[in-house]
Amino acid sequence: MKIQWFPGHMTKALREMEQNIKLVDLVIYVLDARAPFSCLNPQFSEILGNKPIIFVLNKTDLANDEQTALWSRFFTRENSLAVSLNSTLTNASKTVITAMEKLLAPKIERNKNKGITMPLRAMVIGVPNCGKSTLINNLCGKYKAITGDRPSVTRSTQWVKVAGNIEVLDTPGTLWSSFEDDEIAHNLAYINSIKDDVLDVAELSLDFIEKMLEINREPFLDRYNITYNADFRPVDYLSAICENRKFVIRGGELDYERGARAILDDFRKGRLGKITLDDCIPNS
Ligand SMILES: Nc1nc2c(ncn2[C@@H]2O[C@H](COP(=O)(O)OP(=O)(O)OP(=O)(O)O)[C@@H](O)[C@H]2O)c(=O)[nH]1
Ligand SMILES: [Mg+2]
Repeated sequence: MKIQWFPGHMTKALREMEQNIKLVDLVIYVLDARAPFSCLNPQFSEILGNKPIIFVLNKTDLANDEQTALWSRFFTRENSLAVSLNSTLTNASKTVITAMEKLLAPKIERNKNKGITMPLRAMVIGVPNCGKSTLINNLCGKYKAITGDRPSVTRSTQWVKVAGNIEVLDTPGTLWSSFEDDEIAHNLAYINSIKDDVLDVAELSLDFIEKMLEINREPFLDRYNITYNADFRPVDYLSAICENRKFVIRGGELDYERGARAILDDFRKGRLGKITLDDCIPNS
């Protein structure tokens, strides 16, 4: 299935990022810990130049812990630090402030020596629904940015004052104009970064089932009380799940659409386990 979703407000958001990048000291790049590699927007590299970056591996409560540790190492480089967190937990983002102070230590020191108090500014970026606004609210301990469990909740940029003299810019989630890699597009769809309305959810679920059989077979089969069958195709599993759950439409036909939504919803809510879709190879 070919996936594409790049509405006009994303083009506008990218333009606003370009305009605002010179105003910020660093970038807080939020990645969904379940698919950190898939969340990397190829259109960002040009915009970001060589600004220091804090990579926030967010939603760690839903991701595989060992993989999160590997990805965290992967994203810690010269000029960038990685922080892993669950933004829905009070005070979880304190580590982001620490990372910010570490990356900007020379500037903070310079300002201190000159006796000036300048705000530290950061721009928060990432794909839709990865938790940018939730992180900002966590940073300031108040509900200042609108959040929601669907992609493209934030529609325009907004400056928010957070702890001490730190200001952050919330930005709308952005994707890119075309996906060269189907697997990346699929992962983004599974984690709900691409709105379901533009997807064939039943077809998407078949690819998802295939992926689960590959990387998370037992918990997946257990969840739906089905057994592995080497002769089964993904659609046979979807049928079995619909039968078990009694998802039928009038006339007794199986309701594949409902089954597909239930499976994706289970994954998105963590009911299939703590799963990372992008496999980080150690030392890569
Ligand atoms: N389980 C879990 N859910 C989270 C976490 N962070 C955010 N969420 C949830 O993810 C959903 C999306 O959060 P938002 O903060 O609106 O995401 P966003 O990146 O601002 O999304 P857009 O503005 O649409 O680009 C909300 O339902 C949040 O409660 C986390 O660490 N763990
Ligand atoms: Mg938002």
